[in-house]
Amino acid sequence: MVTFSVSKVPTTSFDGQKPGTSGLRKKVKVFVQPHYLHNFVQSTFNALSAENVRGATLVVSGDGRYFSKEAIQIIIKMSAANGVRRVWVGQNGLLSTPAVSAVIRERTGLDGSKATGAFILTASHNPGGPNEDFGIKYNMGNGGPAPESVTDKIYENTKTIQEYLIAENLPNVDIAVVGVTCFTGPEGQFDVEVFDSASDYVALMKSIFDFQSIRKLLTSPNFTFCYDALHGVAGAYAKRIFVEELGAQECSLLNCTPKEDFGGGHPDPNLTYAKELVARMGLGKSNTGEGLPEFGAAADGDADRNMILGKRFFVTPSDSVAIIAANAVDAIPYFSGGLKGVARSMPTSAALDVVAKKLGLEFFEVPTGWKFFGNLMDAGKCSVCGEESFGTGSDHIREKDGIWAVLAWLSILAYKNKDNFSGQKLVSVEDIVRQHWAAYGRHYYTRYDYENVDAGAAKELMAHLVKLQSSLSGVNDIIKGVRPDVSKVVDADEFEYKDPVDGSVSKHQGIRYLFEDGSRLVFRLSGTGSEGATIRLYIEQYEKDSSKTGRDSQEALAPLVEVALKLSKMEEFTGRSSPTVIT
Ligand code: G16
Repeated sequence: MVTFSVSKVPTTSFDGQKPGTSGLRKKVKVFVQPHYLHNFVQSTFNALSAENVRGATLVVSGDGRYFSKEAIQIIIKMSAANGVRRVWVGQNGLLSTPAVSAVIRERTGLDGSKATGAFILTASHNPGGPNEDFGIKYNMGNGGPAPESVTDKIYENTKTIQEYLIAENLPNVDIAVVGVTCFTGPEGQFDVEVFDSASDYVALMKSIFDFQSIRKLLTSPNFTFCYDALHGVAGAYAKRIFVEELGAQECSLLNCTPKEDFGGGHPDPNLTYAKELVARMGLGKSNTGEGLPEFGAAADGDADRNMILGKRFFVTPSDSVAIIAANAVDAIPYFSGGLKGVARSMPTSAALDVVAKKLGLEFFEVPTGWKFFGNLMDAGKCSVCGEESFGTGSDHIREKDGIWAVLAWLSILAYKNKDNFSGQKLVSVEDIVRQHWAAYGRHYYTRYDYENVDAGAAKELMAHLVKLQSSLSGVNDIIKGVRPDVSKVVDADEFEYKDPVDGSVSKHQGIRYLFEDGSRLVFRLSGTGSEGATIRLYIEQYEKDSSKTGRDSQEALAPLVEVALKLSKMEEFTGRSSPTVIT
């Protein structure tokens, strides 16, 4: 057994190591600076309680983006030096974010050990490569992202750090080969176990969904399917689940080879960046839909996000979670005993609220950030939750789950078509969404993103919007001047959340303008960018009248968009006459 020793390396702090909405995300050129990653990892170890470090089992893996392999070796050496007992690594360093959560919760090591936490190496939907982004976040023993109480401590530690511990002479571990490598150090044995990235996750999915009925759908001659991993880590799971387990044809998979730079693309599953899938599904084309796939879906870099498409049809993430909640008990065996409750993030449309009300379910509105759902789930208050930012999931783990969402939709399709697999016309994604609108009303919804705006200008715009809230009559005068046909603002605030489980309070979670007819405008600064600022503008309008739920959403929302741009003085502050991305 190779023996290692521990070095204490002096260091000085770096500015700006504050974890954002989901971990620390920066350009690779920032992360590769000497000591930069080390400082953050040591600050994390120092923020955890002793039993979560000394003698503990940690998972270290990620979406495989550029710099991951080097980062994994560094974290292994620092774990050894800090007294961690064993590190688990997905083969080739690959584990999707939901799979990490599943591994923490479900996996038992060869020696009977269980994981206490994880370093996840991902910048999610941000591009990868030497000039792009890298990221790191810590997940806790429940499988979910560290709460603010822990990330605040990590940040405080990064400001005062003076040294870190590392086993410099520990040889690099071959993470391409499954197996256990054992070392000895000053405090005893240290093991690194490399394991198959997909098995635990696949087993969990099989325990939740009825794979046989999904298989019937996927192999039906009338059903065609297309899944785009955008060269992210989802590719490592897609072949195993959709092709090997569920019988989809291999040609259904698009961009399913994980790449360090995501093939030069932007691994964000939306209508702008998932271009190939969007074209394949015929969106924006005026053809009849002949020969197009029935169902399409895409994932982001770390496979926690999803986009659901039908033939020439886009399902908004806000509708998606509402539809999954409305059908879960009938279509998904895991929920057959009923839902405990449902939750959405504040900027997500109120489509889920209407379902909760109709089904008599407990409902929660939390700030943006998956970590806020974790407490509700741990307390048994929430079964299904989702966010407008293409995140959907359930209490099977403590992260959002892109492939789970696709399996949920396939389950709903299989359920709706159960007596009709060989019929001429299957119930389609579009049919399901339109039936839902007919039953619950429709929330027209769109999001405008202004990416990489000057950070100072973005702050000024937000300050202006807060100031404006002090006079609602002033706000309504502006609205009357631009669009007298738009209803009036009856309330305006900055969203604040008191966690019903631990009582913690999160302030400044987005600026809201609430209209008399139920419409909403929400403004937020993204917490996941790595440079400049991204302003997000969320626009929503509820239509109950089923004869009016079939309009084009951009057309339906045009008056509210005009009002939002005027109120915020968007062009004046940012110099941008149009957003970078519209979803
Ligand atoms: C993260 C969080 C999500 C959040 C999203 C968008 O997702 O886990 O809960 O909705 O960021 O955040 P923002 O609007 O601040 O950019 P991911 O997929 O980036 O980990």
